[in-house]
Amino acid sequence: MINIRVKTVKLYHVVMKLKTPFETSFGKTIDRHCVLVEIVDEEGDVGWGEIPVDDVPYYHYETVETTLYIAKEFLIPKLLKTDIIEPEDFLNATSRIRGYVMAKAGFEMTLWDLLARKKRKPLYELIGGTKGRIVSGVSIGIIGNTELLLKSVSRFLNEGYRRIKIKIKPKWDIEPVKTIRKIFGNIPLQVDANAAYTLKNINVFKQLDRYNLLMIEQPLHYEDLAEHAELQSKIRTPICLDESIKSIYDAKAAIKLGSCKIINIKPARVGGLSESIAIHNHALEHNVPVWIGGMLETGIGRGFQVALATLPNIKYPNDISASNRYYEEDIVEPPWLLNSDGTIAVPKKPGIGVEVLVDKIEKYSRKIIEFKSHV
Ligand code: OSB
Ligand code: MG
Repeated sequence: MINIRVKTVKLYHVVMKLKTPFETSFGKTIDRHCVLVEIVDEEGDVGWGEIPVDDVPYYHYETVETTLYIAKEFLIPKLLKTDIIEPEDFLNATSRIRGYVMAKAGFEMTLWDLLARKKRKPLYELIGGTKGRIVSGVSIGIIGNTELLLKSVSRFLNEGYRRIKIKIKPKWDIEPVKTIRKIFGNIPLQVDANAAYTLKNINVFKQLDRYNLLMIEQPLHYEDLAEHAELQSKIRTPICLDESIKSIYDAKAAIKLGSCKIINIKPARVGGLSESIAIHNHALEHNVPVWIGGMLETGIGRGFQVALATLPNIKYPNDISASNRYYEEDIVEPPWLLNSDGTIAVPKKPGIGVEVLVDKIEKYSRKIIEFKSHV
């Protein structure tokens, strides 16, 4: 049996410039922040993970600074003291710490990568995935200029992306959808409101209901389930929840209440791979399809998204685009590439299956903190 004894932990506060600014109803990202995690165990094996926190709490309450704090004070001391056989052992050891799901998820996923590398197995195989490639969609931010939006849609369709998602907000919703339908016909299209509306906006959704969208993502408040159930009962287009699903408990409640017909699973948002798999399995039992969402991850976070997207109940294209959709250069080798059929190949190498380029990570790091076990 493999037993992980953690020797050193390094946290990298990384800032990478996006090729093009990404605007949503909650804000605009140009410099994309995150915290990368590197764990080395006593046998010298290495695991990597990514905590996709921003410098501002606009999509999610955790930030770079809260992550560094909770990691240093609570998570890493436990990690250095716990013998780990399964990544869930880390979650159990830190279960008294409430919240900080993204920070915890980052360490849990790093342990998954480390474990898979120690077993010399690809991560997707370890979590029961079955696919050799995964289907990619692309998420387009609010552009505000119809001509530029159409150019962007056209470019991504030509590259092979299998579904277009556009971000919407009040006054940038019906028009862009109507125009895309007019120019590109019945392409797979969906919208994401990032919680920008209330039930008073029911008319917007009644109108969107006419455009045969695959789904409307997170139309209402980021904590809400009840009002989404009410909205879902009044429109035909499936609601997909993102922000409102923070754990398996939210997923169970949402399905029971009828708050959504589809779930966007982001491993960081729900607390890691184990929780993602639990949500995936619960949804499957209730005939609720899911897909894997993203948060502009680097090549490291993308590896975990890809592994999850090989699970059987992934029924829609994922927000897992190629490295070059986000960044001039990625911090892994090879970078994530899109095949002309809009898929990404699932790597067969151990762990997340790509080589991590530490020199590139150091180049993009604003701060590097190292923690060592004293035993
Ligand atoms: O709501 O899905 C979202 C990016 C950052 C934060 C929230 C979201 C997004 C995206 C981009 O839509 C998805 C991607 O990584 O390509
Ligand atoms: Mg979303």
